[in-house]
Amino acid sequence: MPLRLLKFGLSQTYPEPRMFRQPDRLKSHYDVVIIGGGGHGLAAAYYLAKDHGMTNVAVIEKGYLGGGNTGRNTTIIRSNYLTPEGVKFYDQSVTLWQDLAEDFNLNLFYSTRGHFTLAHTDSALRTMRWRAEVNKHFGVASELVGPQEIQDACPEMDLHCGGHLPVLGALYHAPGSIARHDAVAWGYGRGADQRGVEIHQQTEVTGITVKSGRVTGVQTNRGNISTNKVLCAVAGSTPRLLDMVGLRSPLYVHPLQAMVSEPMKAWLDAIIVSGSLHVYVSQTARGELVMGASLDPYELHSTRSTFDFVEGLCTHMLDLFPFLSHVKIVRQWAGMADMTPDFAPIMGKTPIDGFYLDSGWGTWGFKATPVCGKTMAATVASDRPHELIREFSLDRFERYDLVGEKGAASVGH
Ligand code: FAD
Ligand code: PYC
Repeated sequence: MPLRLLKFGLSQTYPEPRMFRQPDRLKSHYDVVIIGGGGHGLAAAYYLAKDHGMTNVAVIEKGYLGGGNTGRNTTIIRSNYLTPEGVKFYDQSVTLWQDLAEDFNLNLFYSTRGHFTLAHTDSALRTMRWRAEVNKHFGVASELVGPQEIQDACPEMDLHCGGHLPVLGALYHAPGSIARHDAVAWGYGRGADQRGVEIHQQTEVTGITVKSGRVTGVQTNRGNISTNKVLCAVAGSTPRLLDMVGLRSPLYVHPLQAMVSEPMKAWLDAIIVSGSLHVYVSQTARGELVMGASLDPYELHSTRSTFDFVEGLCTHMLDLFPFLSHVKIVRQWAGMADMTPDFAPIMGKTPIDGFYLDSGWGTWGFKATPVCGKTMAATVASDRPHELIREFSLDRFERYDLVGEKGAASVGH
C-alpha cells in the first residue's frame, strides 16, 4: 500500500491534497468563461492556459466534473471516419491522446486494443471498403478483413450470429483504444487549475448577457460575471444555452444508454462494434464488459435508463457471444446526446461576437476531447476558427454544406 494512502487512512484530519482548488467565490471578471466542466470544457481551459498563456479563465460546472456525458460514455477512441475532414480531425486527436497521461502525470488507462466494425451485409461491406480507402489516403491504419481474421482475433464470437445475420467481414482499425473517462476530466481539470484557471463546480449558468451583438457577461446561481468571451461546451444542454443568447441550431437531443457486466476473466482484447446488431463492446482492465447500443428512438432531455434497453442489448450481445448467457449486468445509465443531422460536430465562432460553441458531439465526442480542447482554445484565443474545425461551423446548415459522417457512426441510428 502506498505510504500516502496509509497516512490518509490513519489521519483524523484528512490532509490528502485535493486534485484542484475549490475557490470560495467567483471573481467579478474573467477574460474567458467556459460553461461546462466536461472533458471538452476542461480541455479547452487547459490548452488556453498551456498554449496561449490565458489564465484569467473560469470553468463553470452546474454539477461535478465529468458528471455529464464525459463520465457516461463507453470510451471508444478511433479515427476511422468517412469524410476527409473527419479523418484528419480525429487522427489529430488520436495523436494527442498518446502523450496525455505523461503530460498529466496521471494514469488514464489508455489501452490500444484494435477496433472491428462488423459488416453483416454487402452494402455494409461497401461502406467499410470506402472508409478503409479514405483512411489509408490520410495515413490512418484501417483495412477490410475477412471472417477468418475476425475469428482469429476473437475466437469466442459466433460469426453465424445465431443464423440471423452472419458476419461477412469487418473494417479493422488497429489504433482503436479505450481509456478511463473520468480520469481524463480530472487530468485536464488538475492541469488547468495548476496553471491558474478557476474551476467552479455546483455553479449553474442561468443567463448570458448580449449587448449590440456581443457577449458582455454571464449570470450564475452564485453571482454575475463580466466577460467578453464565453465558450459553451455543455453537450446535451446546448439548446438551453442557445436559448439564452437567442441562437437556433439543428441540434436534437436523444438519450444514449450503456451498461456494464460483472467482472470476468479477460477474454476480449479487441473492441467489437456491429452496426446491424446495434452493439458495441469492450472489456476493461477490471474485467467488466462495457456495452452500448443505438440512441433511444425519441427526443428526450433526460438521463433516465430503461429495462427495454438492457433486454434488447442483451439479446444482440447473445447473438454474437452466446456463451455469456449466465453473466450478470450490474449497472446501467444514460447520457443526453446532442445530435446533428450530419453526425459531425458544431464548433467555432457564432453570429454573436465572443460566443463560441463546442457542441453536436452526440454519440462520438469522447475520442475528440483532446483535439476539441486544442482547437477551441486556439479559436477563442485568436478569435479565428482553427483550420481543423472550419468545416464544422454552425453556418454550414444555412449553406446546406453538410459533412456527412453518418456512415462512420458507431452504430445505426
Ligand atoms: P459533457 O461531459 O456532457 O459536459 C457538459 C457539462 O456541462 C456537464 O457536466 C453539465 O453538467 C454541464 N452543464 C450543462 N448545463 C450547464 C449550465 N447551465 N451551467 C453550467 N454547467 C452546465 N463518444 C466517443 O467518442 N466514444 C464512445 O464510446 C462514446 N460512447 C458514448 C456512450 C454514451 C452512453 C454516451 C451518453 C455518450 C457517448 N459518447 C462517446 C459521446 C461522448 O460521451 C460525448 O460526446 C462527450 O463526452 C461530450 O463531452 P463534453 O465535455 O462536451 O460534454
Ligand atoms: O464513436 O466510436 C464511437 C462510439 C462508440 C459508442 C458510442 N460512440
